Parts: sequence; C-alpha cells; structure tokens
Amino acid sequence: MLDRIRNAFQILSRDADVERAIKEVQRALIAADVDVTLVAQLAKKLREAKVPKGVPKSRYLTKLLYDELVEILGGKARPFPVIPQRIMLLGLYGSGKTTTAAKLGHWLQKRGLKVLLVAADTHRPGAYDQLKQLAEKANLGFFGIKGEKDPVKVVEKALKQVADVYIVDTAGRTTLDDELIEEVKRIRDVLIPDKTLLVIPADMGQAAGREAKRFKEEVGVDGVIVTKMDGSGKGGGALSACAVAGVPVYFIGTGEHIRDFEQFDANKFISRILGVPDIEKLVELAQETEIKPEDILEGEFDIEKFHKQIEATMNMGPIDKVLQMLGISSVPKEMKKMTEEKFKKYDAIYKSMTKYERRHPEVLQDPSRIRRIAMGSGTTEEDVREMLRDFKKAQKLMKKLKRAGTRRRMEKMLASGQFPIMK
Ligand SMILES: Nc1nc2c(ncn2[C@@H]2O[C@H](COP(=O)(O)OP(=O)(O)OP(=O)(O)O)[C@@H](O)[C@H]2O)c(=O)[nH]1
Ligand SMILES: [Mg+2]
Repeated sequence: MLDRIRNAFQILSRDADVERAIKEVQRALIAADVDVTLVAQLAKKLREAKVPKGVPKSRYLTKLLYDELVEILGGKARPFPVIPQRIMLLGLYGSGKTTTAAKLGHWLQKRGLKVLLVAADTHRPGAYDQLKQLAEKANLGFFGIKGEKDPVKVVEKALKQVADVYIVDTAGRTTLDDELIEEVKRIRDVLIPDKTLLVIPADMGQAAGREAKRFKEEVGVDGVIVTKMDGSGKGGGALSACAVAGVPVYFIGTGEHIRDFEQFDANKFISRILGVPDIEKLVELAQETEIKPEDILEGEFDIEKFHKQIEATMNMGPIDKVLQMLGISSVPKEMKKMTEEKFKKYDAIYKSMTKYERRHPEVLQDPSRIRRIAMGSGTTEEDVREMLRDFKKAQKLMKKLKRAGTRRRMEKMLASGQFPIMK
C-alpha cells in the first residue's frame, strides 16, 4: 500500500497525471481494505478539482491528495490526556489488550505518572501471569488476585492502591455477547472509568468500524487503539472505518515490543509514507536510551563519541524502524541486515581498542595496531579500516555542522541518534 501511495504522489508532483495517480491510490486503498465509497469520493475530488489561477496544477493536486488521505484516516490527531485517570481496556479475544495495557502504562509513566496495571481478566488462565510479567519488565505497578474469579473484586481492591493511573485489563471473548456486556458493565460501575478504550487489531480492516460502533452502543467507548499495524496490510481500512464510525483512534501498536506504540496522528502517518523524517518520534525514542547530546557535542569528536552514537542508534530498536523514522521508508531486508551487522562489528572492534586509541584515532594509521584490533575483535583488517573510514566521515560532518553553527539542528540530530553513516 505504502509504495503505491508514494508512487501516486510522485506521479502527481512530476507529471500532474491525475488519472494515473488516481489509479495508484485506488489500488493502494482498496488493498488496505478502505471502504470503496470513500475511495470513489477521493477520486472524484481529484478529478473535479478546480486548480486556482497561478498555482501549479501538480502542487495543488499533491496538496489535495495529502489532505484527503489525512481526512480518510481520521483527520486531526486527538492527543491523549496525560493526567491521573482510570482506564478500562476492552476488546475481543486476542486483540492485544494485555500487551496494550503495558504499552500504554509505559507511555504514561514515561510522562511522569505513576501507573498501576490491574489484572481483571479472571477468565483466561495465564492472564494474571502475563500482565504481571509485562508490568515487571516495564517497571510498572501491578495488582491482581491470583485465583479470584470475580473481576469486580479485583478492581475494588486495586482502587485502594495508590497510583495516578489505573489501567484495567479485561477478558476477551470471541464475540460481544450478553455475558461479556454484562461483565464489562459490572466492572465499569465499580471503576467509573475516565476512558474506556477499545483494542482492535489492524487485520480486521474496515470491519473495525462495525465493531467500534457496536461496542460504543452496547457499553460505551471513548476511543480505539489499533494494534498489529506492523503485521497487517489492512491498517488503513481499520483506521478509516473508525473515523467513519466517529470513534477517535488514540494510539497504534506497531510491534510486540513495549516501545512499539505511538499516538496516532494521520498527518504524521502520511508524512512518514512520503519519507519525511519523524524527528519527534526519534527524539522520544532516543530519550529512553538516555544518551545526552552534550555527551557527543562537547570537545573533540573521537572514536568514543562515534561509538556512543552507534550505541544510541542500536538501543532505539530495530534498525528498519529507526530508518523509517528518518524518512528512509520500505527498508530493504539486506540493508537492515547490513546495517545491524555492521554496527555489531563496529561494536566489537571498538571493544578491542585501547582507551588511548579511542581518544587519539590518528595512531590507528599503524598497520600493526589495525592487525591487533582485527584479531582481538574477530574481524578482518579491512573491517577495521572500514570503521575508521566511517568514523572519519562522521568526524568531518560534525566539524562542518559545528562550524556552520547549527548547534540546535545538530543537537536534535544527535538526540535522535541520527547517524551520519546511515545516510
Ligand atoms: N506484531 C504485533 N503483535 C502484537 C501487537 N499487539 C499485541 N501483539 C501480540 O498479539 C498477541 C495477543 O496479545 P494479547 O495482549 O495477549 O491480547 P489480548 O487481547 O490480551 O488476548 P486475550 O486476553 O486472550 O483476549 C500477543 O502475541 C502479542 O504479542 C502489535 O502491535 N504488533
Ligand atoms: Mg489478555
């Protein structure tokens, strides 16, 4: 889907060829399970667009397509409130509720709130342990009563604990049946949630809209979290269907890791498809890795700093995701593998260098040192030379940036872990 959409933008901006661009967009959206009537409306708008005098047709149409796609996906983002609150998570079996409880908890805790995860799924054996483990891993509060069959009792006791945010994980069912409705209502009456969030997997496609509507009517929901955006081609359909159903999508889940979670913003979503770097998300991720820009900016740029940059980038998660946020989209598998392997190799080489060498890279001209480092790190001499070449490139870039006095830009780049050799 994403390649096609990018393609459509190119066709419009290069040739202003409306029909060809429409074809690409139509194919992409329908493959992503977006409602055909929405797709038809979009095509009509593009075809009938009246380009104002003096504005280049290609530019006008590109902007129009951009705005329309954002609208289809839900329009303006609704930021999730970062305040003390009670949250109830709902959803059908296996939609990702328990994982999402931990992701959302982590997200809120990072923003300064004390979070308690509450195990109110008393049906599925293992649900208690699953949530507990996730809570421990993410350093979040946890409350549950092992063996308790009544979720209401768990919630009652949980509310006696001290926390800013209570996130209640509930049981899933295969359908929204009377029993589930009844249980949700009982929990709701005790919890009195500030936000009831429905968790829907992306692969539901446009059926997500029907589900959101049904849950909204039966038990009331304030918003949706769409999970598994990473593994599904139908995410676009799920997002647009929720927009049509009038239920805001607050977050999307983009992987199994706790950090694979972000506020949903249709604008950013489309920008990323188009290859515009998502600096905010990068900075957010980098903050978790706790590398400060000044660690790299102050003093001479030596191999220690070069290594810090590599570490920051590696700690941010899978390379392909980091690259995507840098605006390098659809990362080919080979490139992902290459970058990851390269970084691992560089890390090993770094560890075989002496402190003096790291701080005085000029001594590394000496072939005997290179031989020693290659042997020590289990790499080849050529690998060591390659690392030194990459280091010199990075060093040059740093110098250039410093000279240009673009310190703020550089700080942002470093904070985001953005790494010169990846360019
Ligand atoms: N790839 C991917 N997997 C996810 C995502 N969110 C959840 N999962 C996986 O989906 C599976 C089900 O997730 P759970 O959180 O257990 O789902 P649940 O809704 O609590 O399931 P029940 O309690 O059994 O109803 C797990 O293997 C998760 O790792 C996501 O955003 N991306
Ligand atoms: Mg669960």
